Amino acid sequence: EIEIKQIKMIFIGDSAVGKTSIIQRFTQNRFDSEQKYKQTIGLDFFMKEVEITASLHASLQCWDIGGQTIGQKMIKSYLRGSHAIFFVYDVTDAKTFENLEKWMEFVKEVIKETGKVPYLALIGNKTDLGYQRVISIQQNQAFADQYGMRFFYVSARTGDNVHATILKVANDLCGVHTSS
Ligand code: G3D
Ligand code: MG
Repeated sequence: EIEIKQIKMIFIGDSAVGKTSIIQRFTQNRFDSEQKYKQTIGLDFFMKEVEITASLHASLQCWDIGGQTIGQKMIKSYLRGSHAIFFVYDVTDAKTFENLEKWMEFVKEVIKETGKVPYLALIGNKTDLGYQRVISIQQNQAFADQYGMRFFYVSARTGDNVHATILKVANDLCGVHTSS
């Protein structure tokens, strides 16, 4: 008998930081570089089942929100039921990092309302453009420490660390501790 745990994960952050690309890389192992950038409209979600242990699988629901196209009320209702919240920024764009404070305000309000603290993770995306990096590891670390978040660096383009990051979070949520 395999138990399947349902886990809801939501990816937030500014437009064009790579939320959709990370989710596509994780759920379909692809990166659409040819496809012209299209802003996600409203909300999409993608599912992927992963093996946590031989007898425990996790069905990961990855929710992808579209930047400005969705109202604050809606964002908060999606945040409310999430087990994990990924704060995504683009390591080459300082504004996307600074704006995480704004995203955090929504999350704080939701935590205050529900009294539940979801798993919070910080993701610096586009590490393949490392030579254009503008946010230092120290700044990244300070933000994560301030809010008790784990942090990860990924590249949706190359796929670097995308699976490992999401699996790490799923394992943590299932109480299964792996090294790293
Ligand atoms: P969003 O869902 O957060 O709005 P998208 O972001 O996933 O739509 O990505 C926005 C743009 O960033 C896209 O480029 C996409 O190809 C690019 N991108 C996403 N992840 C990476 C990455 O890891 N590395 C690099 N170099 N680019 C990435 P376009 O050119 O279509 O606007
Ligand atoms: Mg998108």
